[in-house]
Parts: sequence; C-alpha cells; structure tokens
Amino acid sequence: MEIEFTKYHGLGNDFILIDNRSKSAPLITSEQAVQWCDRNFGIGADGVIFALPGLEGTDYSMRIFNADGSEPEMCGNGIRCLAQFLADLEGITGSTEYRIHTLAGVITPKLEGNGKVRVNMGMPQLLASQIPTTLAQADQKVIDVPLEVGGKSWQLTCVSMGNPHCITYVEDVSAIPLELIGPQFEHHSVFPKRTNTEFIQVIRPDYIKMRVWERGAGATLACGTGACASVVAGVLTGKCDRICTVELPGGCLDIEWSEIDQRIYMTGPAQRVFTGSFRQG
Ligand code: ZDP
Repeated sequence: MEIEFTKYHGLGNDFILIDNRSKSAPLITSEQAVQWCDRNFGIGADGVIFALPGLEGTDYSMRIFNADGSEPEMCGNGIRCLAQFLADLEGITGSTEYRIHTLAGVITPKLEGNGKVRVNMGMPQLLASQIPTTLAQADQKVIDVPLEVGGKSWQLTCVSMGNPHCITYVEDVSAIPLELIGPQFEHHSVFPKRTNTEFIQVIRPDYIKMRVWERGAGATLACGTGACASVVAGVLTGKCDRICTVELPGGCLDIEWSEIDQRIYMTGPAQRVFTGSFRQG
C-alpha cells in the first residue's frame, strides 16, 4: 500500500506529515514511523506527525511519533508545521487560526500570512510531579538544582511544556559534547519519562543561544517546546526577559511569556519541502 506524505521543517527540525483527517487512528504504526524517519533506510525526519480529526470541539488533533517510535505529548516546531500543512491542504494562503487537540491540551497555532506561525503554547507546568522528576518533592519547583551527570555537577531548572525539559546554563554552547552527554541526561533515573535537555548560553537577557538533546530524537537543529521552556527557566532564574529571542542551530524563534495571561507565545517559520509516497510492506 502506498501512503502519501509531505515533508516540512521548522528551522531544520524536520517532520513527515500525514493527512489522517478521515480516520481517528494513525495510518502508520510507531514501528513504521521509526523506519520512515531513518535517514538512510527511510525518508529521514525527526518525527512523524498525523493530522487527525478534531476531538472535544477542536478543529483537528495532532499526534506525533519521535524518530525512536516513542510518543511525546507535544511538539512546538511540529505544531507550526501541522498548521501550515492544514492550510496547504485547505488551500488557505491568508492568516488563519486552528484549535488543535494534543496530549498536552488544546494548542492554538495562528498562521500570520507571512510564512510565520504564532502559537499559544499554553502555561508551563513547574512542579516536580508535573515534569516529572524526582529532583525535588512532588509539589516543589525545580529551580537551579544540582545534578551530577557524566562526572560533572550541573545546575538544572525543570519545565514542562506538556513534555519534559531540563535546562542548564553554560559559558559556551559550542563546547558541549552533546552526543556524549545528551543521552546521559535523557536516561537519567531522576527523569522517569526521560527528558529533553537544553544547554543555554545567555548572550543578552533578550537573546540566548541554545543547543538541544531531544528525548527520542537526539541532537536536532531546533526544538520549539525547548525554546519556550528555556525562556521560562531564564525568567525563573533571573537570566532572561519575558520577551526573548532564542537562537538554535537551525535559526531563531521569538518567545514571549505573557505577563497578562501567563501563556507562552512562540513565533517562527514552517516550511514545506516535498511531497511523496511511501510503499509500506
Ligand atoms: O518531548 C519529546 O519527546 C520531543 N522529542 C518532542 C518533539 C519536540 C519538538 N522538537 C519541538 O519542537 O517541540 C518537536
């Protein structure tokens, strides 16, 4: 059977999008997603995203498999790509907004009509039980807490954007041996659902540089939820402004933690790359 797909990327964080609007179950399994994401034996991507029928009064639902087949609750760059994919399917070129059901609640991406998508990412969750992590008691926040990883002590701040993140500040992000240290954070026993890890170099309070090791996907070129979580962590530790640009290996995202509604707003691009079909089985 041939299944149609379209490749999109948000700052080089790339996804295979599947038009799954006529069925509530994903058209491919998580095992097939692993094969599709393989950069040598498949199409190549950081994840597979399904545009599913809406649930609970929303326009559509999103589900995503990471490249390793695990299913995250949310995906910031992915939801911008999903919004652009839906607009492309519906032939919409102007500005439009969608209400998307995700495993992290209802998220509302808005296409601004200029190639950028602004997403209301909701409120960050900060309690240890919500991350989840055992780095503090269940009802406590994890702000600037030490953890030993790879024979070195790191100061960590933890934020959930629906999915788990731990953030640490470093002098020089380019000097971090991501491939070596990333997996040790991801699989550390203090993170029962594993974690995404962001290494941050503060250039100015309104401009930070980030490198990320993603749960289930490794060293990606960008991570939208990670950029949001990093600005929240920066505000909590007094290092960042509430309006901050995050520079990732793939480009910049504009993040705002609104003082008015306490929601996080992320603005960035989503680009279509190509369409194809994959012969399954
Ligand atoms: O939480 C996880 O397992 C992540 N790998 C999900 C993907 C996050 C993403 N990179 C983002 O931009 O938020 C898509």
